[in-house]
Amino acid sequence: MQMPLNAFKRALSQGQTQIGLFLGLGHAWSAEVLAGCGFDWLLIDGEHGPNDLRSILAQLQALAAHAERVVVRTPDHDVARIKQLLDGGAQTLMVPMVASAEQAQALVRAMHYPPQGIRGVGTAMARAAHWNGVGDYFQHADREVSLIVQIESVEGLTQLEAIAAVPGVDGVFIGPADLAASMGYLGQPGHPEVRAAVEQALTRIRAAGKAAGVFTADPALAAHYQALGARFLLVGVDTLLLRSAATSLAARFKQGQSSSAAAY
Ligand code: 3PY
Ligand code: MG
Repeated sequence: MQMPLNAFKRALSQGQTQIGLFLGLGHAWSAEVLAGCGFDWLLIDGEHGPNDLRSILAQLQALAAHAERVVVRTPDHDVARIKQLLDGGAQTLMVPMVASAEQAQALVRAMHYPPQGIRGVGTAMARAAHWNGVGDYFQHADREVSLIVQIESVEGLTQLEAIAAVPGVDGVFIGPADLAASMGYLGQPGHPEVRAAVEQALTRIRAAGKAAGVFTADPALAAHYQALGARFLLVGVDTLLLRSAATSLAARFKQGQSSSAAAY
């Protein structure tokens, strides 16, 4: 069996723009509904979404049938959890709250086998190696993993160049919600000062030679960030899409009912 190639990592290294969607519903069924909808990549959210290792694995399995580019966001920097996610077949991890080069280096080590890293060896139980069915797994494993770090604090911004320079960091993703909170603007990711900080960060990531990423559910702002050099964007969240479609459908009929009632 052949080692699966990491198409998302290759797309980023070639500077291709990747438009993505957050999967926060935490279920393989909804993940599969969203496969084939036209997004370049999907992010299974293990940080805020109601996910555990098993629900993430189920989503990876469902999406594999559709050859989707999938990234998994970890809840934290835990080395053992990273090992289980990689063994489960996640190839690209997005890790929140990275504020120093040392943290980024520790994450790179967690994702690589010795001698570069400290990833434990357990391919007999690893979907990533098709349970020892990928004959040359160890020759390719380190090359096919990819790390996206999230910078989302004032402290992280001060360390941006040092973080971006860490070998093994393939992309830096700005989290406007947490950055806003860190800047004293909790709940205001669109605040002009936060926007300015995001804009500068995207430019700096690009200048550092790494792929820059960001989230915004505002399509005009997403286009603006894209024009500034953001190469991988999350432009929506499944929960929000469902809620807004349901709300507008209900409102259409409610309005219809009240106006027809008035007509009688
Ligand atoms: C944030 O905005 O803080 C995120 O992590 C997602 O974009
Ligand atoms: Mg965040």
